[in-house]
Amino acid sequence: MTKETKPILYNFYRSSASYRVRIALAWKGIDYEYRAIDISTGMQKSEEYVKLNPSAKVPLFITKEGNILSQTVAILEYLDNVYPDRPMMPREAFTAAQVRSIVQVIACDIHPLQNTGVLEQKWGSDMEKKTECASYWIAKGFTGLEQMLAKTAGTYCVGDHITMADMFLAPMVTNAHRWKVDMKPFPIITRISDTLMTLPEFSQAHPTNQPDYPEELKTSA
Ligand SMILES: N[C@@H](CCC(=O)N[C@@H](CS)C(=O)NCC(=O)O)C(=O)O
Repeated sequence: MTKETKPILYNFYRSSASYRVRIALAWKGIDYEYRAIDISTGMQKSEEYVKLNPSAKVPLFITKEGNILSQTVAILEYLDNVYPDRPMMPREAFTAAQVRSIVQVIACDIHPLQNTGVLEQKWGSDMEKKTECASYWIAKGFTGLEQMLAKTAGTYCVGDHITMADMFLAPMVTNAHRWKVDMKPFPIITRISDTLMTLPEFSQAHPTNQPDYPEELKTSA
């Protein structure tokens, strides 16, 4: 008999890929153990962590049965299959493909170009250069995404139901703010993201609400 425990999420408060999974877990109402991996100090490259995730990236999800899963798309699809209430993918084939298109624009075309490892390898600790580079690639990606959303969006990215696409969009917009992207050319992205942030599943999963969010960044009221 398999021993069942709480699922575990290895993640980092500021990681937008981690944020996607936190939203999905909240959306499904799944309780989990939060384990912080500080990628700003290189914890993701530690021998102990790389044994779990050879890609040396966060997030990493351990199912309640103890099985290890990396990659946010795979984790979210797994959660949607195993916890079918509040589905994150539309049933209709074309609408589902539209959701996947948006997910892939964010996960494959935009996110990797502004990733910690990429920026550090090119710019070291030069924050000005890192900001210039990350904001350039996010804005470039958002230019195409805005046009896609003009065709697919209702209240949310695809129609009027929350889908996986929204769980990828909100964290990407959080990163856009971090890297000081001018959001004026992206009214649809901004509108959807503002709406998403009014939902508890999205706001509670935000970096500022995580246990490893640094004390010194918390502003006094
Ligand atoms: N395709 C991966 C991306 C994971 C990823 O790039 N995570 C970033 C944080 S958002 C990371 O761990 N970066 C560490 C590094 O680049 O060294 C996924 O969807 O899980």
